[in-house]
Amino acid sequence: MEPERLAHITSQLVAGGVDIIQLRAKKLTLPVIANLGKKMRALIPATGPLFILNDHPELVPEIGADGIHVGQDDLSVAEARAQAGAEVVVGKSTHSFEQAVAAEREGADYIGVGPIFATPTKPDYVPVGPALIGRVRGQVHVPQFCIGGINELTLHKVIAAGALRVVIVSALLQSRDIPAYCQRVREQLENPSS
Ligand code: TZP
Ligand code: MG
Repeated sequence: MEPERLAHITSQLVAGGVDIIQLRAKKLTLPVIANLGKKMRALIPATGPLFILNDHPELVPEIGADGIHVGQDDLSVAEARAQAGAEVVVGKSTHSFEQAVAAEREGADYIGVGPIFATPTKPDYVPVGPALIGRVRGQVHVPQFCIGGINELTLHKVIAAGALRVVIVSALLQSRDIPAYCQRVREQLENPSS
């Protein structure tokens, strides 16, 4: 994504009232990520949403991100926290009930749970299915963010399965009106029966 589009989308997400924005740039070099991260930091108010960097905890102090997100094959939560700074939020991706329980025990401040549905954004992962959401919610106390194939049309299925929070990537990026999309999703999450 070009830096201008990244800036535009960041501002649209802030306008939409999301709780968290994550910078996830799998194919870019560290200096480029640091540069994009600083641009995003300038657009995301210190009062929120939280700004989380995916991978690269060593860049967190330079960017001024609020947190760091690690995957199952990345650094441990403790190592990420040590590199990113004691005050930062640390999130961890989980793909099973056992991984969700383990991530909380390891000290994660929040977890991702997914991919719930098949998604081209993460084609190499087998979907876990919505039933995992309720199981995790019953045992894990830190906030859980359901991710993978979630959009306005599939949202009701994860809400019915117990989801309180969702991550949406492609549907939001492709939306014509990102703030309105965010607000409709929030409305559904806050009024699950309507
Ligand atoms: N981790 C699990 S699924 C996923 C990640 C990063 C991608 C989610 O993207 P989308 O486009 O909202 O399905
Ligand atoms: Mg990772």
